[in-house]
Amino acid sequence: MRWFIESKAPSIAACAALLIIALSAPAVAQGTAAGTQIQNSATVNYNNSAGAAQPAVTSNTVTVAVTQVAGVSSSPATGATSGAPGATAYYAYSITNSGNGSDTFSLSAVSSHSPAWTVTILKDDGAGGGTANDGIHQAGETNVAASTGALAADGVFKGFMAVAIPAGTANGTSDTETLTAKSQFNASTTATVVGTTTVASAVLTLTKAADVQSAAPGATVTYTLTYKNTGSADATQVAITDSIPANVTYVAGSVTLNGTAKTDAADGDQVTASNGTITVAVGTVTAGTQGTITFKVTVK
Ligand SMILES: [Ca+2]
Repeated sequence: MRWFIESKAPSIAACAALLIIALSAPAVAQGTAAGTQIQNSATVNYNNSAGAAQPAVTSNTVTVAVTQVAGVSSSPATGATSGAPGATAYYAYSITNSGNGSDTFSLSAVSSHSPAWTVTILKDDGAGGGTANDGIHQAGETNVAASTGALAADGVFKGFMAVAIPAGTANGTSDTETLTAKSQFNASTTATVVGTTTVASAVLTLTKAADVQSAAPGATVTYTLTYKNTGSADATQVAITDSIPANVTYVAGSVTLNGTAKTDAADGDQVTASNGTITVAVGTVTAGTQGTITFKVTVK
């Protein structure tokens, strides 16, 4: 007797089954969708002792179910920004279910600073008149997210990591915030979003210039003070003082602030000149702006 066994993988029937699988189970990031049934069978052909071919015999069908595998990814995985003390920095991110089945991912965030900065996880849900899932934080989007909610395979959640920079924090202070998305199906499957936040507070510069390099007795010299906020936050209650040098006499009523003449009296026009000292209460200097003060003296 001569007989042989032939694997029917793929037979026409198996091809049809695979086609059905392909049509009914869309491709996901991590292989075949969970729950997909993979079926297979084999066929034996043989001849009897007289050499006549016998009907083929097909085996039973074996079914293998595709199990769920967890997967998650974040984008962008890292980010960096700066902010003024008291401000809030926002990191937009997305969490994608890269597993092959539906899953929910818990969201938590920590700050590296001691004491810790407050980090809140918000939804990009368009609340309060905003636009959902646009990656931009609108003021009304204040809903806190403890998880992504159920995400189908390849499903995406969009949100923000909001970092409250404590008021009074010194310029240049940095903090690293780490958001972790953890699979509820498999707790060892996680993705992170790491933000690096640096404090950028007001930085004022003050420069002084004279309109002449040399002057004879009796000549007039005009001084110009230029103040500038090169930081990224407003400077407030800015006050500038200038003591009149020896050997010169202040020219009464000669102070200007940003081109506007001011009086010497303490009358609320920001400028006071008395006892050889000029005081200018500039007030707020907005980030990135500058101003000028001028006054005149005569050489004794
Ligand atoms: Ca939005």
